[in-house]
Amino acid sequence: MKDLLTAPFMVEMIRTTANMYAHGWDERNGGNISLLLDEGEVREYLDTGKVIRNIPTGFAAPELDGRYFLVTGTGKYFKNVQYAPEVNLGVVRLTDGGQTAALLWGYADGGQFTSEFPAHMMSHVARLAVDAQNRVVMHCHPANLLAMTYVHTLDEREFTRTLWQMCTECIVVFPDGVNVLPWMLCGTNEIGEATAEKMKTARLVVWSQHGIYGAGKDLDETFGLIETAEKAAEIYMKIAYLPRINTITDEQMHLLEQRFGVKGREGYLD
Ligand code: 2HA
Ligand code: ZN
Repeated sequence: MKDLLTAPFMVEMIRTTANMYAHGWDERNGGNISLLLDEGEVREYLDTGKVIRNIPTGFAAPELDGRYFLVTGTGKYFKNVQYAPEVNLGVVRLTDGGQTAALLWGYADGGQFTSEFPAHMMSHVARLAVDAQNRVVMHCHPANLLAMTYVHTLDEREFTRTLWQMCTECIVVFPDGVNVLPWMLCGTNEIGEATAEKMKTARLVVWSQHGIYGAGKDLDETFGLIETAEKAAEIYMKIAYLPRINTITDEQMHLLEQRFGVKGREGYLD
């Protein structure tokens, strides 16, 4: 059996949490990540028959029965993951139609997965239905996207168009746009279900006055998705109170669509 701490997915998870902390997106215990693992890759590092303990999830997700995830722990600080991965992360297998998480490694201080586990697992189900390559769900609290939800309409078309207009690459990176939830109580199955519903049509879902969810095929891509949206929000927060003299027009957006072979969300461009 190989050392789990040398697994590429583990190394990448540790680097990603450290990088997200360095970006200021994950103060204190803010943020959480879940990464879907292949059974084959888990078996190189762990005896999958050896369950440390079973943890009830409080929801059902039959689509994910038998699937393995590397997940950040509840109450844990992203800044600390690199120093104590076995305390701050866990590897679980969902069983019982998703109602139980069998812990195979981690949460070594008796902890468990993130309080946002319902939103993560339900979002995996929603994204996998659209894209079989999806592996990552990532949540964090980037300041400018959060700030934007205080001063910009939460209308999804308007919110998306504003972000697209802030940097030329935005429509190329997230042509599917950004979906937006109003303020809701976090850590509940309700916000999990609402997030998953929004994940059916976009890989980015803003939680107003809280943060953002991103989904993608790997950690790098998902990080880059949030990074690009946050950059656009940063530009917006710099210029929102100034008279706007120039912008990226819808005509120019159509040129970007052609040049990069993407299609902006239906009905979002004139
Ligand atoms: O894990 O970010 O939304 C802390 C949070 C809850
Ligand atoms: Zn949060």
